[in-house]
Amino acid sequence: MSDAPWSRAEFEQQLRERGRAYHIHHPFNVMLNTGKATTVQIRGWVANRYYYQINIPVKDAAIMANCDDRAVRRNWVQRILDHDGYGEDPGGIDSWLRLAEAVGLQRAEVESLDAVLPGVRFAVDAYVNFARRAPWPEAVCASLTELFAPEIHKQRLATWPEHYPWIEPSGLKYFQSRVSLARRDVEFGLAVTLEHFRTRAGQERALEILQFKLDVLWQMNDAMGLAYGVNA
Ligand code: AHQ
Repeated sequence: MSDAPWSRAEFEQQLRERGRAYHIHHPFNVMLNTGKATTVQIRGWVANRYYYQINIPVKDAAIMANCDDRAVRRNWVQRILDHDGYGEDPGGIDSWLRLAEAVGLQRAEVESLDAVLPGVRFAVDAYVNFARRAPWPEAVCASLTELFAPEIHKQRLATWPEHYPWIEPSGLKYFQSRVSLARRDVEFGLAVTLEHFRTRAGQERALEILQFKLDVLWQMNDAMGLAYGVNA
């Protein structure tokens, strides 16, 4: 195998090709977005994904704590505000709780984390602990699964209203917000990754990190599929 580094364009292509392992292709997600999910499966997904959502700003704060680059921190801090809220904006975690109410769950029930499955908790905790321990450029690289996120949010917006008319439409606001926020976030995260991983070994490491995060998302769906079933 050549040890010459890939060009930036080739490196970006290598990262984007990992999209074939993105959880949009997981049977549990395909079930959700093709209208085959029951109320129990949708409520289980919302209650479990809440644990992922509340840990995103914790993960991003870990990156901030490890990051000695002021320009990167100035950009990255926005992600914490997007989820926790800022001023008048209640933030993405509040939007997720509105999604919970829209699918017929109680906020307090979701906030209790009682429904969070061991496999979901361990996958999310693995992501947060990775961000705490890894060099900050590696944790930035792990966020690049969002290269593939706009499509999954758009897919929900395009299919849920038709398949699940019982879900209060205002609950889908979070997905709408992420279409543009994910694009903005991933543009910066990709630039940092292309800049920091310059040797072939570093670029291969970046692909390994992206695969780890793809596995985090895939494992969450595995756990939910086992617990709630997957209707073909
Ligand atoms: O709502 C999501 C979100 O805020 C983020 C932040 C980002 C990260 O820092 O790892 N990843 C991410 C994701 C969100 N939603 C997921 C979904 O399927 O709704 C996708 C997920 C991702 O692609 O990593």
